[in-house]
Amino acid sequence: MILRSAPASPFGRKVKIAAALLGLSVSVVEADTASPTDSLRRENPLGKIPTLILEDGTTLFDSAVIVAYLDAVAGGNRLIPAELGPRFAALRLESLADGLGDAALLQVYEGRWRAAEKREAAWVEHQAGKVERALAALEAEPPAGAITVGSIALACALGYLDLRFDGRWRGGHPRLVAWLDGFAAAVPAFEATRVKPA
Ligand SMILES: N[C@@H](CCC(=O)N[C@@H](CS)C(=O)NCC(=O)O)C(=O)O
Repeated sequence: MILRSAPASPFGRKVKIAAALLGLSVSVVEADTASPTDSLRRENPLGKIPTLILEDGTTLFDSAVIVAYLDAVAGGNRLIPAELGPRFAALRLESLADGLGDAALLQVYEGRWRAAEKREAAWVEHQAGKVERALAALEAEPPAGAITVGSIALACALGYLDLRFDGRWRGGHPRLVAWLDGFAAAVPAFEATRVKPA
């Protein structure tokens, strides 16, 4: 299996950590989402990473679908619990964490894709509000229990805030900081996939 990704992608990191925890081997081929000549746009019409290329050439996206596939290949009930309650708790957490990551990424893209005079402060604030509310909800009730696709997604979203927003989220969220420390201690692949700010 080939994973098209890039080192700083929180969603690509999610897939790498899931594969490591499941003991599955994926070779990573770096993708440039901004390049029209990168084969990524043929592999995934959306031109987004992560995209997984299976042995028969089938491609899978996005990160939630890829992790669901990897979990199934590994026998199921590993990172996505089979039982109804825990399953939807894990999927809900994944959704919240991915949404947090999306809102953070959109703020970064506003700076990367728009000239300074065209940047829309209200749009950036709108996205920042999503990040703040998600962090507040998670601080009030940090995840507990087994490592799931949800906790992996959350660790990667928080890692992205560390990378792109100087870890400022840490100030007001001590319980979440402690939770992330615990995750990092339990999952060596988290540290192994860390990217240092340039
Ligand atoms: N919901 C998607 C989000 C993927 C995503 O936004 N990836 C970013 C990089 S971290 C990307 O490919 N951006 C390029 C683009 O949007 O054109 C997932 O979970 O995989």
